[in-house]
Amino acid sequence: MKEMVINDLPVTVQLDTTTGEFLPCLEKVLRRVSDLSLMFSDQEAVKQIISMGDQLVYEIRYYPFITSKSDMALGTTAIPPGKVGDEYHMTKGHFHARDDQPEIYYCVRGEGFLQMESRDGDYHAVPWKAGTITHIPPQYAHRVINTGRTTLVFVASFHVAAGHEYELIEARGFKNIIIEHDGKAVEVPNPRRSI
Ligand code: PAN
Ligand code: ZN
Repeated sequence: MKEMVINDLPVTVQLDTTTGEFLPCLEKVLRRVSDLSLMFSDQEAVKQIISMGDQLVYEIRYYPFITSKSDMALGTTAIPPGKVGDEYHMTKGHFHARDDQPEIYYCVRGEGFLQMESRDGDYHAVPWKAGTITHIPPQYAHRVINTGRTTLVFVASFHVAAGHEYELIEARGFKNIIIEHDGKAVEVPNPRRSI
């Protein structure tokens, strides 16, 4: 995240639940297929999509509320519908670097799944729709998958100091992957984990 300015006064933003945009916003990040190239199972599809213009997978907007005594942050993520091979658009997924840092995710639009997995393999895939709120405990990696026909939008609340650690997910993914099969979302074992 960018340089952070200390502000001890209250801050209020206005969210557009259709797009995930809120104002004022301090930072926007776009993630394309090339940014997630190691996360998708179908590496041929990844190469082809990158060569054809590298489609957008999601947009993140952040507001770190930095006071002289706290570092709560707001993030919204908007995942448009789409697939890479048979696998649906999804976030990269990460652990928090600090081992005492949870997070709250609140789905405000769309449908899909929130995958969570601890370092020793305790795995949960929670069906998600507008109105679903999940508390992600410390040391559970988290990833959201959009299996619907509209953009999926969710709101996240976390501490900036939590830190994002992507390496283990990049190396092994989650226990299962969620793919489209006969027009439906199905969970199947992650081929990378059965080696
Ligand atoms: C969220 C995520 C955001 C994007 O703000 O960072 O949804 O997902 P990736 O970071 O996995 O690309 C969050 O979980 N913050 O801790
Ligand atoms: Zn997180």
